Amino acid sequence: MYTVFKANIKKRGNLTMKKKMIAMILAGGQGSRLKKLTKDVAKPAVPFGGKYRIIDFPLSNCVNSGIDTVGVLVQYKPFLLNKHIGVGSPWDLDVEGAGVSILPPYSTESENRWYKGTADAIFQNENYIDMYNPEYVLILSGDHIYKMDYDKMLDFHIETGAAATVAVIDVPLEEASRFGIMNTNKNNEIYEFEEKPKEPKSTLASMGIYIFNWAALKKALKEDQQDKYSDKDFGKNIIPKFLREGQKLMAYPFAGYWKDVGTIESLWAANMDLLDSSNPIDLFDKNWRIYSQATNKPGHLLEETAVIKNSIISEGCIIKGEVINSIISSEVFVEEGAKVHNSVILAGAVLKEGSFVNRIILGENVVVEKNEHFGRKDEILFISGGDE
Ligand code: ADQ
Ligand code: ADP
Repeated sequence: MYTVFKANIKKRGNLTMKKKMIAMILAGGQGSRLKKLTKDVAKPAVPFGGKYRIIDFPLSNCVNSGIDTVGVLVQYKPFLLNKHIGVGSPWDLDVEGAGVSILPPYSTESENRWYKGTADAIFQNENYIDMYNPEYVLILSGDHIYKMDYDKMLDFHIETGAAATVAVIDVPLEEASRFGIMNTNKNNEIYEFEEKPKEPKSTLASMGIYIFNWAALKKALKEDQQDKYSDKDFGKNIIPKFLREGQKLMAYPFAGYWKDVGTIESLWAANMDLLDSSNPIDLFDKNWRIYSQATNKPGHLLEETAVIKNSIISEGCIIKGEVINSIISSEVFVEEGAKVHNSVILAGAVLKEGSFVNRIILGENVVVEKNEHFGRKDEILFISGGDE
């Protein structure tokens, strides 16, 4: 015989500290326009600038803006991205009660829930966000190169009393149909928004960076789930829904450097911008560091025969040949008589004697054989290994 006592037990409330704003980085896209470069890695894990990966930019922007809680939504080939982010130490995101969390889609007993679109990815991680009970949620892309103070954007969002704020930038008319395009009144309030319009009515483009009042977003995501015709995408569905409902939507004008590196050409061009003496994106700025995973490689060795001009050379390289206007990632070997011009060479590649490359991105560990030439005037080539 025993008796069960039903004591008056109360569960304690949420033990996690309430946050003003947390960030969610969408890092699940396949990046198919980068072709073989994203064959084995998610686009945000693609190498950039010799020692970085693209995701270092939004992650560093977060810490530099005072955001200590970041969810990274992964899905396509996440292994390298997971490994790179680890517990988040380079970004000081390895803290208790905050930090960086990798959020893959999960399967339930009844179904496999792959993220359908960007809005669905956030919807499926509602519990994660609720754990921090934030007032505001910052939604970011994992594949942009830029430096931005999100805290200033939050001030703007709060001052204007918006339900949602979209960061915007002016783009050339011929590129406008790649973006969400909007019209605003003189107070920067958005009254019209079209996702990737065939005939854009303006050149004011969404940067895919949003601040939402979490309560308003949560409600919208839930309602959008009921709509079976929805693509569950921020640009296609959620922003237009806010607009239809007459909620206040503000455009936050951004004037600095910003590149969506979705193609081989734009990835190459953004790398080349690092070599531009006018410093469109200054990586030497001590007040806005871009952090990355540290490596333990020896210093680069520039041998007697080396000729190097206007280039970034990373750790562990051995250079005996000529390197001009190029970005050389770690442990690259440029043999004597080999020439590298206007190119991005990824880690571990080898350029053998007499080889010449110009205006290319050379894949990781690829060997350019003796006297082999690659490069065209009219297009940027991506050269990957011969077995693919
Ligand atoms: P796109 O860049 O075309 O347009 P999208 O393909 O939705 O937007 O990718 C946005 C981000 O989400 C990327 O970082 C991608 O990797 C990630 N992502 C995509 N699908 C995902 C999924 N299912 N799960 C997790 N992550 C996913 C958007 C806006 C435009 C805006 C441009 C600016 O829709 O309005 O102009 O960004 O670049
Ligand atoms: P840019 O300086 O504008 O990049 P190029 O790279 O086309 O111009 O050419 C600059 C120099 O590169 C040439 O003077 C030549 O020495 C060298 N070069 C160009 N093409 C080749 C090639 N196919 N093989 C070896 N060297 C080359």
